[in-house]
Formats: sequence, structure tokens, C-alpha cells
Amino acid sequence: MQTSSTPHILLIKAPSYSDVIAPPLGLGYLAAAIRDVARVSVLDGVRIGLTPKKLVALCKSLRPDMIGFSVVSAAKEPALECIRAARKTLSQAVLVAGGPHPTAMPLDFLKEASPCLDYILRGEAENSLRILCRDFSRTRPHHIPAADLEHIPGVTARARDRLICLPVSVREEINTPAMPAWDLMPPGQYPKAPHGAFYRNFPVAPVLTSRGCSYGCGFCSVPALSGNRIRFRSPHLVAEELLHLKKQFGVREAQIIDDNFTANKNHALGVCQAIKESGVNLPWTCPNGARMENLDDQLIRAMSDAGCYSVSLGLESGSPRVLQRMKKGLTMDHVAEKVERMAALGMEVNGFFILGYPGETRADMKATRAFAKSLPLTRANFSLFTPLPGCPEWERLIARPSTAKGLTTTFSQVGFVPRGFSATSLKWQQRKAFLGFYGRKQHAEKLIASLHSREAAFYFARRAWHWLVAS
Ligand code: B12
Repeated sequence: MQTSSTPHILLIKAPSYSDVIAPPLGLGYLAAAIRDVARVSVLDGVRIGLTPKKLVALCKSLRPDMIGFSVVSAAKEPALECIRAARKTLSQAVLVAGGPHPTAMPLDFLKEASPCLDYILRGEAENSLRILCRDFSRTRPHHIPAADLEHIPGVTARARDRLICLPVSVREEINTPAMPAWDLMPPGQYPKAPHGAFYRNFPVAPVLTSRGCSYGCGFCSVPALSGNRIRFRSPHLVAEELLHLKKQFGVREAQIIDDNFTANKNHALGVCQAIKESGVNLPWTCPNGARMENLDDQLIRAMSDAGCYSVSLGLESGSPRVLQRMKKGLTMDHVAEKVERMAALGMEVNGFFILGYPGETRADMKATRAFAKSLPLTRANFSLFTPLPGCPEWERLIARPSTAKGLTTTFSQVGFVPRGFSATSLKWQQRKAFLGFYGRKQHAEKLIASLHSREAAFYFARRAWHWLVAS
């Protein structure tokens, strides 16, 4: 029950430039987890283009007791500005940060945000944030004694005489809360700029069926953020969430955004069966780079029967040497057959490729371009490798002064330049890949036909500008 002493918690997704603007699931889960002990609001700083000035005005009108900032590395600088602005306006509020960046770099982030930030909660914070909120009614959480702090999973904070930095918190059980607080981030409020940019029906809602990934790809920071043991939601909860989204929020399409939806075939089949049996009848896609190994005829058919019409595959490179370096545990054998089979079974198949991996040469990039063009893909995306805090390649590059110097994680400029390239020549490789793929009449026509509204075309044009024109 909420009383006048129930704290008001404002959860904010830190702003950063993005052409993909979708409900912040992490904050939705946190809000659902603390609702019975706090009054919660969610503010998506990316969607509203939050600035420190806007935040000051909001702080003055809402006067929250605690603010939680969700921070990806690309949003680090704007997040720091917002934290400073919030502290200036609300000297008594408790300021907390979490999400991928503070999780991967807790001590650096705490130091940079010093003395404005009180706590970092690393990893999955449903339990830890709840503990912090409950402490509100007992003691001002600014003054939690060090001994008590050590019971908060994943906490990083300055205690009176020392620094506490606990390991990343990974939850074993992910069926509670049953679903994110969708009423605090209704999908219909979002622009037509969902994950992957393409959709058939709007509003679109992202949904999770599992968390974590047990692979160790050199370019991915997920195992460092949420462990390398994959955990599953009950398929029935997933189906219930889809029904809820459709009935209560008029959602007309879903996206399964697991790190690896097809990692466990039985789970994926279970989800498909539950969705089908629920009668929800909602089209859905997997825009997040699924792995191919388990995508056999049985699973592809089950996905299609349950409403899935599009799958994006993390194919990464057309060079066996680079694939090996990426430690993806994937070879190019059977990729063509698999993609052909998926396309034959009526699935739209998209490929994700990375260019500019450490050690990659022009010949490797040429091989990737040729590989992408050889496959019956509907669309392809060629990203430039950006080493993110927490990913194995970043750890390796940051350890050497010669490579550490040029790393950036803002995504507004080239994040890493491999030997033998300049940022400009690397950008040209990316342009060449996009133009080579979409320069084919059929692919260009398909792409244009997939843009269902002026708003979708606007966001797509911004993305294309970013890839093809911006330096
Ligand atoms: C889906 C997704 C997206 C979607 C997000 C919207 C959506 N929901 O559909 C879209 C496509 C928009 C997206 C965009 C980007 N993404 Co993304 N994305 C993901 C993905 C696959 C899942 C995120 C998710 O929803 N997880 C499930 C929820 C429940 O977990 P969560 O969000 O992490 O939240 C939990 C904790 O982090 C923590 N937490 C989160 N916020 C807060 C706040 C507080 C106060 C506290 C205490 C705790 C806390 O508690 C939450 C609940 O357990 C992750 C991979 C991953 N597994 O994390 C990458 C990931 C987060 N993305 C990443 C990146 C790089 C990006 C982009 C920068 C890419 C780009 N080129 O632009 C942009 C950034 C956009 C932006 N400004 O935020 C990186 C971030 C790494 C880093 N160090 O920053 C990740 C980790 C993938 C990777 N390659 O390693 N992404």
C-alpha cells in the first residue's frame, strides 16, 4: 500500500542520438519490480530528446526522492550532464545509475559522476533497486551503513572510509515481475522507428523470452552484463504478455529481442507453441541477430506458424579467418543452404555483418561484401566494429596504449580503426558494402517497398545518412 511517505522514483533512460527509438524494457522491468514499494515514473530520454535543462524543469515540478539513470556507453556524456544537473537541482534526492555502461565500468563511472552520484547497481537490478527503495522508509538511503550496503547485489558506492564494488548481479529467476510496466511506456507513444527499422504493423512492442548468452563472441558485451548462463521466461508468460499488449495497448506487432532466441531449440519451440495456442494472432520478428545452428525446418515452421515473418541472423563476416578471430563459433559452411531454406519456407531473412574487426584486411572486407551478395537475404546491415566496454576485444584493445588511444563508443564517429586503414577509408568500405548490396535493383525496390509510412521513411533516411554520408 502506498502512503504519503512512499518514495517517488523517477527512472530515466539517458539520452543519446539514436535512429532506433523503442520502449526501454529494462526500466519497464525495474518499475514493475518496485511498484509496491514506490511511486514510479519512467522517462525515456531518447524518445523526448532530454536535455539537462529539461531535466531541471522536470525535477522542479516532480520533485522525485530518487532518480535512476539507465546508461549505455553511447549515452555516457549526456548521462553525466543529466546527473550533475539533477544533483544541482535536488540536493537531497538519491541518485542511482545502472545499465550496460556503469555495469561494465563501475569505478570509472562513479568517479566521473563524483560527487553527484550516490550508487551504481550493476547488472539486473530488479532485486537491488527494490532493496534500496525499501531502505527509504527505514533510513535516508544516503546514509546506508557500509555493512548494509554489502547486502545490496551489484552495488558500487563510496562508503564512509572505503569503496564498495560488488560483482554484477545476475538473476536466476526471471518470471517475476511477470512483465514490464507497459502503462509507463505505452508502445503507441513511440515514433515509427523500432529496432531494425522495418515493420509491417504499428505499434510495435519489444518482448523478452530469455536473458543472457552463453557464447563468448569477441565483439559482444552481453556475458559481462548479464552472465553467460541463459535464463528463460515461461512461454505462457510470454504469450500472456502479447495478449496484454494487444488488448490494452493496441500493439499490432511484436519483436523478440532476446540476445539469442534460438539458442535453445526446446525453449523457442515452447514459446511458438504458447503463442499459437493463445490465439493472440500477432505478427512478430526476431530483429536481434539470432544464431543459425538450431534453425532447422521444424523450428522455422513453428516460428512461422506462430506469426514470425522475419529473422535477422548474425552472420558477421565472409572471411573464415575473421570469423575465427571473432570467436563466434560459426563457420560459413551451410550458411547459404540455411538461408535459402528459410527463404523458401517464406521467412524474410536479414544478415548482420561487421566490418573493421581487429586484424581485418581489405581482402576480408571484399569477401564479406561478396558473401552478403551471394545469399538470398532480404536486407543486410554492415556495421563498423565498435569495441564496447565489457566485450573481450575491448578488454584487449584498452590494455595496450597504442590501440587504447583511438577508441570511442559514441557511435557518432568511427569507434575503432584497424591497422592499414584510416577512419575515412574504413567508412568507404562500409559505403561500398551498402551500395553493393542495395545497388541491385530488386533489393533496392524491396527496401523502398518495406517503408510503410512517411515517418518510417524519415527515420530510415536518417539512418542511411549516418551510414553513407556522415564521416
Ligand atoms: C534490445 C536492445 C536494443 C534496443 C532497445 C530498445 C528495445 N527494448 O527494443 C535498441 C535497438 C533501441 C538498442 C539500441 C542500442 N543499443 Co542495444 N541492446 C539491446 C539488447 C539486445 C537488449 C536490451 C534489453 O532490453 N535487455 C533486457 C532488459 C531487461 O535489460 P537491460 O535493459 O539491460 O536492463 C537491466 C539492467 O541493465 C539494469 N538497468 C538498466 N537500466 C538501469 C537503470 C538503473 C537506475 C538501474 C539501477 C539498473 C538498470 O536493470 C535492468 C533490469 O534487469 C542489449 C543486449 C543486452 N542483453 O543487454 C543491447 C545493448 C544494450 N545495446 C547496445 C548498444 C551498443 C546499442 C546502441 C548504442 C547501438 C547503436 N549503434 O546505436 C543503441 C543505443 C540506443 C540508446 N541510446 O539507448 C550494447 C550496449 C553496450 C554498452 N556498453 O553500452 C548492448 C549491451 C549489446 C552489445 N552489443 O553488447 N538496443
